[in-house]
Amino acid sequence: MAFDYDKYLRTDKMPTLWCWGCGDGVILKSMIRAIDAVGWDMNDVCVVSGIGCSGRFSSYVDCNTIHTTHGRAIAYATGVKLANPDKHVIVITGDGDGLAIGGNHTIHGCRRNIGLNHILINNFIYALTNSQTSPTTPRGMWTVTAQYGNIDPSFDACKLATAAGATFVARGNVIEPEKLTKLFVQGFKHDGYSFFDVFSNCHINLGRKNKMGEAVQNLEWIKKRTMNKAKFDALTDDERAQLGEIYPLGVLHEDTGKTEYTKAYAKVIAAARDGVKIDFKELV
Ligand SMILES: Cc1ncc(C[n+]2csc(CCOP(=O)(O)OP(=O)(O)O)c2C)c(N)n1
Repeated sequence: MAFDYDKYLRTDKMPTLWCWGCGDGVILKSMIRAIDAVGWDMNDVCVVSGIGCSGRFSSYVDCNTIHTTHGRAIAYATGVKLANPDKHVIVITGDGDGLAIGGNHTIHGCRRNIGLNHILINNFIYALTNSQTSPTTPRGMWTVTAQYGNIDPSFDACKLATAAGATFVARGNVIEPEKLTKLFVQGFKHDGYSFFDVFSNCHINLGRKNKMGEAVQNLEWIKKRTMNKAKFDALTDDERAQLGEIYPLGVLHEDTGKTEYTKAYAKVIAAARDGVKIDFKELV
């Protein structure tokens, strides 16, 4: 039987406002299939999004949703999770939203290891506002703010999340939605900050001026820049240098031994309400 997406969608909001062939739809469906696979009741799920094409997620899923301000989705989601530690919070940001204006919130969400599921839709550009450089725009690409080509080095969001303290860090792409769904399932089950860097296509606002004006060309470019983690790990430094910028796919970091933040916060509540002294040795 075909999967019943309508059960999870606000069908009155369909069709989406996304451009034809946009990767956001693939990620939306993968996320829904993962929610279904882990068996979450939509009444217990809150989807928080920022501003951008990616921000539309909260309009389309039929659960508790908050469409917040640009760069502040993690801050709002932190509040939701602290007040509702038993609920499942999914945060959707773009690469601009989650790494530029909201980069600080991403870092501190990771540092606290709060139980959020952060899906960062990485299309390498500010899409909604028509092609400004983002922190992941590759060097040399044309953007409206880098008309001679982007000189900024781009950065690896998974390395950032891992270094900042996230305890589940994975990278997927929209070319392999089944694998992406599996990553979401694994991360959704993880107790702590789950960070997903999802490479997606924006053939309209990144592609058209960078020789990949069709979705398929943009996807082929993503394919060339990514490699399964096992294969990537087996490469020598020389081989990596020859391949240029290449990003491993899969679960890149997982640590189940660290305290999830709302569990630590519960101790603060017990201290305030009942005078129970916090045993800091219990916090790892
Ligand atoms: C405080 C603030 N600054 C700037 C904007 C304008 N703005 C809206 S979306 C956006 C960037 C979107 O890019 P990204 O976060 O990568 O998401 P995408 O559209 O690619 O999904 C910007 C700069 C805004 N809405 N609010």
